[in-house]
Amino acid sequence: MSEVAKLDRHDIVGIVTIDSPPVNALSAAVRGGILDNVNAAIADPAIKAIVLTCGGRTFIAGADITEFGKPPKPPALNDVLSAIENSPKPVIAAIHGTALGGGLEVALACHYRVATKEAKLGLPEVKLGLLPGAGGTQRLPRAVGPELAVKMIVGGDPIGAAEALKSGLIEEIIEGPASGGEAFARKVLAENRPLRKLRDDESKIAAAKADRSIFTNAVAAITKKSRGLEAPFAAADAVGYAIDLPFDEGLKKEREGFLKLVASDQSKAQRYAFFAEREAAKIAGVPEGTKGRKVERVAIIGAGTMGGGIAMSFANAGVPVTLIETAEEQLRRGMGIMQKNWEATAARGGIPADAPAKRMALINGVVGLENVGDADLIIEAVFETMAVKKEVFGKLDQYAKPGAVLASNTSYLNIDDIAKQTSRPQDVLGMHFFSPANVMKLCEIVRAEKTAPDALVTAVSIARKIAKVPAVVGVCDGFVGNRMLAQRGKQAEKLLFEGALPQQVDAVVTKFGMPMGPFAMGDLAGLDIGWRSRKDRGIKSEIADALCEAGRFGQKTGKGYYKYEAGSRAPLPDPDVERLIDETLAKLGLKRRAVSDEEILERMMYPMINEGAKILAEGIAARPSDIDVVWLYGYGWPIYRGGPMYWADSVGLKHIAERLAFYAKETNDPSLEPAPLLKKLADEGKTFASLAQGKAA
Ligand code: T1G
Repeated sequence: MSEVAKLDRHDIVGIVTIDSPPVNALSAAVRGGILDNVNAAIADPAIKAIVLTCGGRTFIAGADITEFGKPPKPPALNDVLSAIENSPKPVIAAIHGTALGGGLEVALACHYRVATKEAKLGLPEVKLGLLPGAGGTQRLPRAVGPELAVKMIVGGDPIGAAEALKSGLIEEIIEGPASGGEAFARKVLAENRPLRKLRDDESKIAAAKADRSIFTNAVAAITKKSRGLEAPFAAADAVGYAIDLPFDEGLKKEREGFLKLVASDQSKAQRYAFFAEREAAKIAGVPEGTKGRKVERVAIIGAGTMGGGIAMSFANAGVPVTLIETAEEQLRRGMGIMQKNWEATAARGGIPADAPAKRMALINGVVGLENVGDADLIIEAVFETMAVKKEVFGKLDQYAKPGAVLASNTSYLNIDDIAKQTSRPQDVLGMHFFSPANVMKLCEIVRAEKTAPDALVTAVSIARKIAKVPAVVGVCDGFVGNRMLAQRGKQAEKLLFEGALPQQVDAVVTKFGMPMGPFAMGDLAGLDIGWRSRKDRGIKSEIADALCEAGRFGQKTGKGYYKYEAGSRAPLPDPDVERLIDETLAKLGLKRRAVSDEEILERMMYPMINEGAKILAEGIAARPSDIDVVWLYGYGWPIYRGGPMYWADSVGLKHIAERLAFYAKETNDPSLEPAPLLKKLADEGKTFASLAQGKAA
């Protein structure tokens, strides 16, 4: 018997248990283990019913993603599924944890499915740039109907056990998976229930067969958010085969679609991103096995936009929060906004109707820092000036309990300087959330000079607990994301002085796949913020200053680089801005030239990659994939392009270094000279990936 699966005989019920940590992924060994043990159970005359279950924390979480791109090893998953589906004895899938991808496809080949109440069931293959490749697109519509099947397969999000029960995907909600599965198997035998094969049941797709718009409307609704991605559309086509074709033909077409996607650049980038995200949670330089500190209560200092969003993230994960403000009025306003946000989400059906009240109950609003009480983690989200941060941390040093982790949400200030305000620099680090903090996934964990390893582990694990994606970064101006973004902003500004218009630059960046371009982003954030900072530092930027002097601060004033109709956030090109740019250039004696889209794209992306190379060389980021995680989850870098450093490797570092050297000369801008590390890798014909180890290499 294989070491990853076994067959236990409980008189007339055979229990096949898969045990292949960490997530029982369908490696070749697991596929072989299932096949051997199911066949052994079929061959044993004493066994009348078979339960398929898993040890560890979850049912099968899918195909083994590390096997993709390598020569396939037998048995093929579809062969395993056929053996299950054609078994002369009923096979029951007993699910706990997450039955995902190939895991749910195994369960769909079983005659019945039961699950524990916390279980989640899904076909998330599109998130890896794939489509379900083992019958999921043909069996799931037959199990739950085309609308829910499209939502699960094209959207990629799992459903919970309750919804699975309601939709008919599972028969019952059970207690422990094995015992619950066995009890259900005995019921199937006692009631002499049929060997129900989904492939033969067309009852739930009959309506869509008669009126295909049921299916096409469901697809149109869900693919609205799939700009630039190939997999959602291919997955939708595959579900269409279940409506249009006999089962075996549909299965064949599904396989063709899967094989095309698994070889695609988009899927390779998305699989890279999957491992990069997990690699980022492994902190370089921290001794293996370092334990984090316990975090049962968090205190957030500041109930403004960021503090409120951060508090919501913790409450969303069920972590009690002490929310501290300097006065009742600010506290009340902040808590009111949180309540309103949750109620709006509940009204849209995004969270249960009783969730807002439950989550508000987790927030204890108080006035005064002395009320940090027994918080294990304190996150400061106050006004972004060093003076205020130093004052707050000086007081936290007095009031916080020993061992509490003290985090600043600053987006660029020096954490080492902040830590010096305390007697416990080992407990101080940065947790840089991205606005809106209750929505954006990224959390840059800023490692200061004296930050203790276990404090870092605490911050990374609590970030993951609240469904954030942590990336550990070093102390420098702008850490990783904003430091690279600043280089793009600089070039964007220069392009206006050379002849490009905001809408042309932004169009190139959004066509590449970013959610918005630099000028629309400036209008969203508010141009007055940069204006104030430039004035503080005595820096001029003629075009941006002229816009602000004309009161054009962006969306907040209805005009910035663009104009905005009342109630709309859609940026509209404004002839007044073109006139203002022409006048400014005339004053400076500059003439506009035609700037190509290709030049714009290169000057938007390559300076950021150049800064990424400097960030790696300085050790501000430990891995190129950590930089990619920052951009994927903090700035909306298109997942199907893997991240700036991954994309740079696909473009070729030699080409990028040459183009940077060209622009450095052409625009007389030494900051565009290729960074030493970029030049070295380019000269050696290497990639950024060659610097990394682990699965994200
Ligand atoms: N294959 C290989 N390794 C996997 C894996 C997988 N499917 N899923 C997780 N891991 C590793 C992960 O890299 C990490 O490794 C460890 O397990 C813990 O993961 C044929 C083609 C299940 C919800 O997309 O969503 O089936 O870092 O940190 O937060 O149609 O893992 O410890 O070395 O994420 O508790 C479809 C992917 C595959 C599910 C658990 N399935 N996994 O989350 O732990 S394609 C998926 C997840 C497919 C079929 C198609 C999550 C999780 P390490 P973790 P977690």
